[in-house]
Amino acid sequence: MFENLSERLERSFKLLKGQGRISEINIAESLKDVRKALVEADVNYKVAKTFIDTVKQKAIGENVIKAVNPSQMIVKIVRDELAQLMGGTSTEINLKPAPAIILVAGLQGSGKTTFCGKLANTLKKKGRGIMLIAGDIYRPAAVDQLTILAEQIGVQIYSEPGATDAVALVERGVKEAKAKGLNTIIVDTAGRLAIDEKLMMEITSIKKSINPAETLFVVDSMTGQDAVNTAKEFNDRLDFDGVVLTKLDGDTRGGAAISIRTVVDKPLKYMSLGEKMDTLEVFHPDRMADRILGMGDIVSLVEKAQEQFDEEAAKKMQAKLRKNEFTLTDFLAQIQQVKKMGNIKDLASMIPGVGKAIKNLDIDNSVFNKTEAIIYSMTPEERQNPALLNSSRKTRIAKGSGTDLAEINKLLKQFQESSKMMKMVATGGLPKMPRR
Ligand SMILES: Nc1nc2c(ncn2[C@@H]2O[C@H](COP(=O)(O)OP(=O)(O)OP(=O)(O)O)[C@@H](O)[C@H]2O)c(=O)[nH]1
Ligand SMILES: [Mg+2]
Repeated sequence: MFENLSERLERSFKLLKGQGRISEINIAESLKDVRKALVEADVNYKVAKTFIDTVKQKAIGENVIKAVNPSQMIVKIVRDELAQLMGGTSTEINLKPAPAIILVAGLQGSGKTTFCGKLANTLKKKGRGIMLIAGDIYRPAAVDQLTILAEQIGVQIYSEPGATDAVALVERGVKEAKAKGLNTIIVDTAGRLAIDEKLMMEITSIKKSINPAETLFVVDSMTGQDAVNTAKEFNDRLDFDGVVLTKLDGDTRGGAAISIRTVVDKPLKYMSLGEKMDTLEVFHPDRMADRILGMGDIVSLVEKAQEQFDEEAAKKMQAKLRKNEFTLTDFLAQIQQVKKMGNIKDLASMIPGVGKAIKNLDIDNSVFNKTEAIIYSMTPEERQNPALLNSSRKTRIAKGSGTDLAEINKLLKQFQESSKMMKMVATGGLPKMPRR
């Protein structure tokens, strides 16, 4: 899937390798390449342009860039933006209220009937009772095709050979499914063009008469830009709930997958990756972005970036301490760093010998909340120079933070002690901890 695009993107990122720092000039070059790669993969040019602008802005504005190597940073930003472009998070289909009716529509040969079978198969495995309705009354072999699939996966099917009114047929099918107590009804329909007025009237009438929980638009990803255009046309008429991308197992260029969400503003819900019944997957924008970039290891990349960033922050802090510039603002920043690292009880338990000692203690990160509230209630000058805090200022801060004088004094004492201690560490005044 998307081999060309992946390769092209990888090549654009290579340009950045070895560059010490992201600058407007060196990313401009590489992003121009990324944009070319996207357009060649048949991504809508407007989508590609907006995408590149966003990535550029993020890359330049990113304050962690000094800590990571630029190509890693750009890969991460591109990956996150790609996922965002495809919807960010995955969207489940709606199966309520029961019985859930799912109406499937799209162009001829896009993979509707195959998808109906696959969806039935997936939902049957989840324990749902399924009725497939053969709503394609125009192609003689259509009923046979769905009948074979229904037998193969072991679900019921409603069909009327020789029927002439698809709307009435579907209504009867729904009635029958309800009578049988089935909770999931999947309606296959004939392929149609958005310009075919008669057939578009038919599908909108079907939708109106059965009021489906989900109307899904099935689109062949191999058709690239056309896929996006037809999706738009169908959506204007049918107002569908989600998109199913088919034939992603082929050598599709990927443009449809990337642009459809932005252009149509409806979530991609499933992707179909073959002719067999077990090749349907829920569409996950983030996993798709990983696949497109051909990088499975993004998570560790992010962690690494984070680690390096923290290292730099720590170095800065050390320098401040040496110069005796440690303020309440820094104290606050430190608390926030610790909070970011996770639950302090979990963290502390990793220190040998400590775990057992604190096992029964009730500590959680909310112990920091008061401290934070107090510091937030101070003016910037007060945070810089706690000596300013006379009793009237303290009273004001106590009011602002919902605490009292005793708590403020306690915090100031803690701050004094910790800055004294940290200064000693920073200037090498304390013996190094023995290595284990
Ligand atoms: N490789 C691949 N082939 C698929 C996929 N989905 C469907 N096909 C094939 O595409 C062809 C058309 O699929 P159908 O499910 O019949 O498409 P349809 O939209 O129902 O077609 P009409 O009813 O004629 O409009 C068949 O040969 C399918 O086997 C897929 O995800 N991957
Ligand atoms: Mg069909």
